[in-house]
Amino acid sequence: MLRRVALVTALMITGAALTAPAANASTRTVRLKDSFFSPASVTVRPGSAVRFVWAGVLAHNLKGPAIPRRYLQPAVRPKPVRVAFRKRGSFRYLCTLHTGMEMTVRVR
Ligand SMILES: [Cu+2]
Repeated sequence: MLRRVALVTALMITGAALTAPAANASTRTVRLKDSFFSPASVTVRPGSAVRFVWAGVLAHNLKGPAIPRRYLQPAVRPKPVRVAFRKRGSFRYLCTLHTGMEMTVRVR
């Protein structure tokens, strides 16, 4: 009986290790299109990153946590910007030029 408990515990520890943040860290691409974000929401693990890529023919800007101020300047094809997320939470990004052009990054 004791031996069986030990085996189950070992399996649980292994399972926990597989779901640790570093194991599932990834980079997701979010595109700024005309005039919406695609996708409009992403869910990632802590330690992951989101890369914002301009993919439309209209100028858009980008405002949100960890976005450098220069991206407030409307642009058609600026250099993509990558944001790393260490902490859990919900983070909102938007283009201030187009009403309703916004998206959410969920880190959990
Ligand atoms: Cu826009």
